[in-house]
Amino acid sequence: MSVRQPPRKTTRFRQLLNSTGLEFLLEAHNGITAKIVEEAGFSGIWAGGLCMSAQYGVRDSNEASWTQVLEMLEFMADATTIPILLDGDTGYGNFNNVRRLVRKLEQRGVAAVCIEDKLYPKTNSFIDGDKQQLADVDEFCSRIKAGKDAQADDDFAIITRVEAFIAGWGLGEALRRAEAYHAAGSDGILIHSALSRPTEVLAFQKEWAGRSPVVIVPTKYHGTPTEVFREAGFSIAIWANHLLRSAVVAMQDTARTIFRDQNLQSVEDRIAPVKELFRLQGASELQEAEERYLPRQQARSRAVILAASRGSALGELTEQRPKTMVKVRGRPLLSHIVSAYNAAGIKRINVVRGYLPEAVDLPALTYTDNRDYADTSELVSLAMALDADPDDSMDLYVSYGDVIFNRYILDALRESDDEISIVVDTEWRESVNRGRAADYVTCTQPHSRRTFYQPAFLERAAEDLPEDRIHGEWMGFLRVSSSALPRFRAVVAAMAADPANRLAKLHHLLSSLVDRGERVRVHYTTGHWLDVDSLEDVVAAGSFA
Ligand code: SPV
Ligand code: MG
Repeated sequence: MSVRQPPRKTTRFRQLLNSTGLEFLLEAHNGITAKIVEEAGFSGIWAGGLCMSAQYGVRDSNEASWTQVLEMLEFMADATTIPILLDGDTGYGNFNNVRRLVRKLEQRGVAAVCIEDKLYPKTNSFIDGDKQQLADVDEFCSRIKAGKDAQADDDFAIITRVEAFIAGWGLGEALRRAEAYHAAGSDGILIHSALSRPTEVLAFQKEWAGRSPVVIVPTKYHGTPTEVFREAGFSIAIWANHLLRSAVVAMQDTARTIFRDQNLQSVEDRIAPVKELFRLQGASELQEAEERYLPRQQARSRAVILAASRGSALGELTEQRPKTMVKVRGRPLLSHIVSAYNAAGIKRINVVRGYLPEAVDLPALTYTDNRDYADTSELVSLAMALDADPDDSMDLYVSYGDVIFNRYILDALRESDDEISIVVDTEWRESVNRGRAADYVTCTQPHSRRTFYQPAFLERAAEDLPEDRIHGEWMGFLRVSSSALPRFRAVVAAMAADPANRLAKLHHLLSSLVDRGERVRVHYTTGHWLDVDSLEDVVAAGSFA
């Protein structure tokens, strides 16, 4: 099946040039103005030397190099779908420079070039036009021929600009030159005039009698009704500098106002909103592309850290601060946890505080305060955090304020295809031997090589499982994908609403999820985390961090 391609920009310019009606090009001088021209409805763009040089802050006298012009043209071509006609001045040199120019323009997606019969470096036609020296006709024809021979695309157009009127010569010289350029292969004539009435261009058009399309630039004879140009049969009228001239007035006014007022109040309503710049830049396309190309969790995850308890087992260390703010290697535990989340691209983090909330004050976090922390437990804290942020568009990670971990743990969860997943440590015996409180789990199968191919799911989580049923220790990490978040939220809210669950822990929630038919995927791992419950753990945390 063949896919029909839209016509090339070169072809579209040629259609404009050869169409029977009068067509219009408007000036643009950078990417955003090119886009504005296209959005206004124009079928083509004039990349004028006057405005391209002015936007660089230099004169229209080849002070900006031709490659600097080329750079800007590339932005303009990328930003638009309509053809660009470059004002190529004199072609920036002789025949050799012109043929290289043509090849480069084709490579950058420029549809056509106009070259004028003057000498490099040129000057703008409206500055002392009659002092300007015209090129030798034969030499200029060599520029045209070399340019035409260089083009790879048959539809690329070379317009030749006759400056005879500008330089003070008459109609005869203009026609003699136009005839020679036409014979050399020029695709159309731009006849220029600095008079305030269109007498010269109309006289030329009459005598030329349609030997090739004729383009005009009515900057000086701006009072002429467009109907006159149409009736005379001109091919294209170029509005050559009007965007930059309008922008200059607007910018001067804004600059003066802000300077005078030293505030933004009087300009804000008169200028484009920032959103409009984003739109012109195509920001939404990038957002869509990010959805398509970036790992989903990285851009769309948030975390809740449960850190309400004091941690009385740490004694004096938690007299002035809760456990999550106890320092390990000079930084609070919480800061280590936040760094691990940040390293995994998770920036939106809510911390549930309880004991001495004002002591938990790290920047760039949001906080939810559980004032009943002394009489409630983890489930209630989690319910409060979920209530405080009803956003279900992001995946949710939950962990504890006293568990430090390696980023690897989050990666294991991130790669999970299941809606609800947990990480379980296979080295649970040490906790049993030391008699420490831990959340043990029974799964559909113990850890083995098989679990790589055949995933394990949670059956039960509790602190008091019989040893022969323990498959691992849950370290408190839970990931709920955005798709499961509304269901998850409902279960948490229902459980938290029951006064019997005031002291429920997260392992109760896990078991309850399983009882309600949710599949909780288990990822087995070994190590990479540390639960700080005792002074001994604080010391161990020093070497872990
Ligand atoms: C330009 O826009 O740079 C032109 C047209 O060449 S004019 O300024 O009228 O010469
Ligand atoms: Mg120019």
